[in-house]
Amino acid sequence: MLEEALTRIAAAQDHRALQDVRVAYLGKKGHLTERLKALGALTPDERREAGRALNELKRALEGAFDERVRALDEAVVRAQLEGERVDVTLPGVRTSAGAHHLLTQVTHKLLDVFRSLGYEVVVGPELEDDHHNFTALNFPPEHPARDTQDTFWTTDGRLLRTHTSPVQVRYMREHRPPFRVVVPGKVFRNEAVDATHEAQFHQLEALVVGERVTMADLRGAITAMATALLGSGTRTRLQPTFFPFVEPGAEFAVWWTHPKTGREEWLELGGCGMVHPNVFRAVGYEGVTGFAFGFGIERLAMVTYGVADIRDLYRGDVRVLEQFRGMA
Ligand code: FA5
Repeated sequence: MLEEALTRIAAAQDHRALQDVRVAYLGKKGHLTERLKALGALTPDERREAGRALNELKRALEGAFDERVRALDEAVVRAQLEGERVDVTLPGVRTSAGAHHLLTQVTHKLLDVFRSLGYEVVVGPELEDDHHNFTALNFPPEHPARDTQDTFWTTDGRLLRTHTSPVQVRYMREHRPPFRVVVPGKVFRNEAVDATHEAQFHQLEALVVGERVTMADLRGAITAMATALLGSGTRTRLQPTFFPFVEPGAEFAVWWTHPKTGREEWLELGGCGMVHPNVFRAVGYEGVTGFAFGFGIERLAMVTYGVADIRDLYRGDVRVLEQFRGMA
């Protein structure tokens, strides 16, 4: 009986099958139980002998059942582990990671350069008033200089700032010199859009005020910036020009090779000059000098990364933008 029972126990593939075998041998009407019951019919001597043998058999069977239960449990766990195993050698599913827009990268790089030169970064509002955008910057009412910056007016008589220079006024009213600040920000002009003009673009403004700030400091700051951004040997040029809020005033340009035409030419980046006494007067400063410059971040990005058309920066075409991933 033992042989046969052990074979059946070993053959049971799950707990249910094993339980059936258990009932068949150890249940109320099981083979072994029947035999134990039959002991009563034997003589005392025979009973002792047979009883011992049957008890041994019972222990052996119970041991075999316990072992089979353990083996089945183990098999269940193993099957589960097998099923849940991760094949780390399978190729993964690549999710496409975003990246900073070229203009954001260039702005971050610019701010890093200026921070390393000791400038503080400040910002101001995009919705401005005539006073900060023009009047306090020495644009007299009706002065033709206002026409150089075609303005988006709001119905309540305010305007979208046409440059970052109004932040000069706001900052000086709140702080005392000496200081060095840069102002990155979005500006707006009501103009015909073409390859080098957008109606919305970005500028970076710098303002340095102290007791003996000179035009040489201005030149030095522009050269330091151009060198940090475009490499040593980058050619820059200052040409006299007029802005109401500086005197003398100049525009500065870099020498570049147009990526499409291959022509080498000067690309005007921005304006600069010594802060006009009327501006200092408007903010209540006396006995100080200062310089300011401001330029288009798009123009700089175009020069640095060979973007021929400013509109490419705003189309949102990822095939274009992806080319500038991690560039600046
Ligand atoms: C100004 O906006 C002055 N606030 C700059 C300044 C600051 C002068 C401090 C002196 C002292 P302007 O209008 O030239 O100047 O514009 C400056 C630069 O912004 C331009 O040289 C150009 O790089 C950029 N820019 C102007 N218009 C556009 C446009 N429509 N699209 C893209 N960039 C533009």
